[in-house]
Amino acid sequence: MAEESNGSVEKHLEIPEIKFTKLFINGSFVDAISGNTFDTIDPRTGDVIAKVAEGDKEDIDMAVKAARDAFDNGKWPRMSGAERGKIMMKFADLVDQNTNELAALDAIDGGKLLSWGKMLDIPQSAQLLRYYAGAADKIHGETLKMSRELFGYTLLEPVGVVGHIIPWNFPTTMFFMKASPALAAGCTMVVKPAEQTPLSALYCGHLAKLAGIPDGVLNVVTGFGAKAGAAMSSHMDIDKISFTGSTEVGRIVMKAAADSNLKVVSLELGGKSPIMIFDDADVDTATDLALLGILFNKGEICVAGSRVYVQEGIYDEFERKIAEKAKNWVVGDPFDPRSQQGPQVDKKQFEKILSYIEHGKNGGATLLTGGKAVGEKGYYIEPTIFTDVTEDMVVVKDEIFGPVMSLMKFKTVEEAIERANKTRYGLAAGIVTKDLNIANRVSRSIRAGVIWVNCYFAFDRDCPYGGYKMSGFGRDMGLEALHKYLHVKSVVTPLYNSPW
Ligand code: TXE
Repeated sequence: MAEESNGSVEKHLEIPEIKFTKLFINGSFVDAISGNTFDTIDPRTGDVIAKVAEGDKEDIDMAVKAARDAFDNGKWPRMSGAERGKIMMKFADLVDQNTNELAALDAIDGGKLLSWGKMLDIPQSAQLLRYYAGAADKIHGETLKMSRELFGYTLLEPVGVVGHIIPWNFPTTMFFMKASPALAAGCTMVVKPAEQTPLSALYCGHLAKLAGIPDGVLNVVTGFGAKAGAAMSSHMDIDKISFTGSTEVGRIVMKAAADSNLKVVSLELGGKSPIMIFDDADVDTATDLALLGILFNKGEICVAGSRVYVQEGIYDEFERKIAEKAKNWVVGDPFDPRSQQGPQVDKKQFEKILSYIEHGKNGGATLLTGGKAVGEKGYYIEPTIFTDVTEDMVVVKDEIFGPVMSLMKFKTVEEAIERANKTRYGLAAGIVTKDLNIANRVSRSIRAGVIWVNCYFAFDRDCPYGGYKMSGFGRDMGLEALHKYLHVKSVVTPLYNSPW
């Protein structure tokens, strides 16, 4: 069983005060029109943290109206890029100054490690804001080389009112991954955080106001997917939906967009990413990389390296070493700095992962490590590694979104490529080798949006990522993401005043 960090958590507690629980619409915190609220739950215990306003269709209508008004009549889309960038820089400074509060909100609401939140999620959020703030005054089209005596150029214009539907695994980072490029582009927006983790998004609404983002430009409506989320994807006055979540809901969002106003859609969906480790790899480094590849953020990350393929020459040593390391992995309270893995986000996710583990066991897979819940309280699960698995098994096919790895052996480069590609998903892949020829060949042969060679989770604000196949389409991060929020307009005029 994985080690538990059963030291005195109390002395490390940085439990946040919950200041914002109402909808943030047009620059004010307001109750839901229905007056309804829902409980947001602490995954460490299953206890209620706070009651949060439950937005529904009418609240989405109100938020969209505020965003539409800010787009059509407000100054944000017409403000110079430099000016927008200046406000976004201030927003970034405020995010930095509120690192502890935001990291603590994501820890209590989503079970994320406080230490990682402070080190990664929140600083990365501020960096995303700064990156796109720097791009805001560099958005320009092209002069066209027309085939006749015409002068033509393109303008890049904001798409309009954007709906961001975001998941619970990176609540703050995902908020800024979506909002920052849209703000830089000059769009106005409604953000709907996941019902499991509404708290940091509301806090970000408060920071937006402090930074000077004009009222109505950035609205936050908390609520459930089937109500508030559905009202967004079928809204007639939202111009674009940027969605991150499950493949099943991605399909529903796309259908709703098609059945309403044909709004532009981008989808970042599930994954089942392979990490391929070749015979020439350093086994210690490779085991560390593969373990973090599945256990980072308790496996609740769309690019988790959940299928690990190891070449036969080093397989036995790899299996022995990774099992040893997994057993020493510290599962515990996300506020305890010694913890390496917190609780799964909620009961539903916890039960889903355990049922996949049962399925694996019953289907003939061998448990190398883990396989059980940790402790009596909360939603903690042991780091779990299955061996004796094949690509036709459910545990290898489905996205489990938890600390569950499938470990497999392969013989040749061709076999690794073929088996790695045997998935309906295509989000990421890892390659571990010193051989440049193998690295180059495999990088080009895997159908996935990001390939990490001798590293994993090497995210960078300048590096676009997103899916192939059923992992969706459209890219977050990098300048690519900026273009998701821009329309291209062509302007053409005769060169020599000739009538046309
Ligand atoms: O996702 P949902 P869930 C995967 C992962 C996980 C599974 C289920 O495998 O186990 O999805 O998680 C909103 N119309 N990922 O159920 O439901 C919802 O409120 C419009 C991968 O939490 O897709 C939330 O804001 N919106 C993933 C968001 O969609 C709807 C991250 C995501 O929730 C809606 C999360 C509807 N009908 C889960 N129904 C990744 N790619 O990183 C729900 N929503």
